[in-house]
Amino acid sequence: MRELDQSVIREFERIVGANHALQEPDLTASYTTDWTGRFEGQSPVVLRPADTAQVAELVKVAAAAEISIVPQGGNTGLVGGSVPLNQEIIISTLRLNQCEPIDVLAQQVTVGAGVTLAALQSHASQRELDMGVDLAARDSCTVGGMIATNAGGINVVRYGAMRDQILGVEAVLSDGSIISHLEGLEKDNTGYSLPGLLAGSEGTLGIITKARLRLHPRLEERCSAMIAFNNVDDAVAATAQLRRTLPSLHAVEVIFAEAMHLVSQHIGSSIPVGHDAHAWVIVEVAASIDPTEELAKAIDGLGSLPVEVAVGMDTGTRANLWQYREKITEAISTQGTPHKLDVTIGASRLAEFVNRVPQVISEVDRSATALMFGHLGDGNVHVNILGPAGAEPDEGVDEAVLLYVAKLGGSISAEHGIGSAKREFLHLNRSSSELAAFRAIKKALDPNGILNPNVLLPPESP
Ligand code: FAD
Ligand code: 2HG
Ligand code: ZN
Repeated sequence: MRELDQSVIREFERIVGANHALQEPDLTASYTTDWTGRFEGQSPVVLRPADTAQVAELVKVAAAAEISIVPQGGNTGLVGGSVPLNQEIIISTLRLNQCEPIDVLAQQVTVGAGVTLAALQSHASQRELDMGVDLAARDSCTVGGMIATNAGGINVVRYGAMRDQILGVEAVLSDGSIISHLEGLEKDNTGYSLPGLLAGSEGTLGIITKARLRLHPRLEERCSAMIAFNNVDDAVAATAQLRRTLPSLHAVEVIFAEAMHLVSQHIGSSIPVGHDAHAWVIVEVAASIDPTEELAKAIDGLGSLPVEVAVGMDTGTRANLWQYREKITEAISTQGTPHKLDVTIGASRLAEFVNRVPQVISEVDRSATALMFGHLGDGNVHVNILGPAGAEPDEGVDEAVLLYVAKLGGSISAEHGIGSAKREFLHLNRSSSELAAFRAIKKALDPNGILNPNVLLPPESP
């Protein structure tokens, strides 16, 4: 373990208090291993500042001592970007958890970066408003982490991803200076968009401490359906039609066969419809007046594409259908440590991709299993690959799948980010000129490379 100079530790303790400068391995363990258990690091100290001023002071001390920092929120990231794989110190935002009063007139709110998504949703609901991004890690993931990864989730078809929800940010840069622009003006063309730049920056450009977020009217009237299909092409065709015909469309998710069988076993409940189907689409509509009729008509319009349909009209039956989608990540974790690939494919190549991927994987590792599911409305497929008896698959499977994605003109990271897991593949999607522009931005904002130095950008060749 890297030893830090005791005088630096004392400086950190002076800023945050000794109780919030964790050094004992049993206290730091939950901060140094990622959610999947695949990425495990070590850190000489985990710092838990109480406010932006403390974050700024900590960064100044770290910068003077040339110590690298991993910013961390809820540690639910899935690409090995939130843990200290190279003995960095951790600055945890979990105490930056204040929600300011909702600005009802503007439909906006300013919150601390450490506020969890569930806490934000509950805060917004008190004024009949809602957050535009929702995802299954809601009880732990934080606003700062969601901005830093530009998180997507289940409602991108309606509201866009996290970048679309941000009107302003406050952040600490690598020299300890603070940038803050939280007025929340809908129109504000005064130069570069720093919130836009920090969204998806994965802790490499600044530590986000607060955000001004757009909220949406809370749509209480909801209806969900699970639709089973005989093949992937039918599921893709139906999804395109539902997007065209359903103005109240709120989510269109997909579960492919292996993932469906596993999650059904995990929940201990049989597949609700189409036991022998190959793809299940979960559709949710939400509006201020009951959208059930609209959904029924749209499903009728799909003609003979569906094999079978189950509808959930009240909270209980809707939750029952949704658990088959929301519990997949947890179900996979009970089987072992997967390699998680999170890709987007254009609609016209999507079915071809899903049908061919198992073959692409088995050409590299015959004993590996692929489990697929995702956000079909966005063309976003999550490919989870497990080796035999829960072991990790052959390293080469990642490259084989991502090369195939690039060949089909897709993205190697739809919503989870690049982290440390995919940085060696970034060149598959980004040209050398784009990578040079990325490096120039990094150099300008973090000239000494102390902010999450081992994620996103590939190492420079010597
Ligand atoms: P962390 O994991 O702590 O950090 C993630 C990255 O952001 C790291 O690079 C870290 O350095 C950086 N970071 C964190 N906080 C800050 C900050 N304040 N300033 C600067 N950088 C920071 N993602 C999706 O997009 N869609 C999904 O549907 C989805 N579902 C999930 C379901 C489960 C069960 C799990 C475990 C994860 C899921 N994720 C999903 C992945 C994950 O990206 C999101 O949960 C979330 O965006 C991460 O937030 P976090 O606070 O946990 O960030
Ligand atoms: C989801 O959509 C998350 O459920 C997690 O993005 C995906 O576990 C995964 O691969
Ligand atoms: Zn997802």
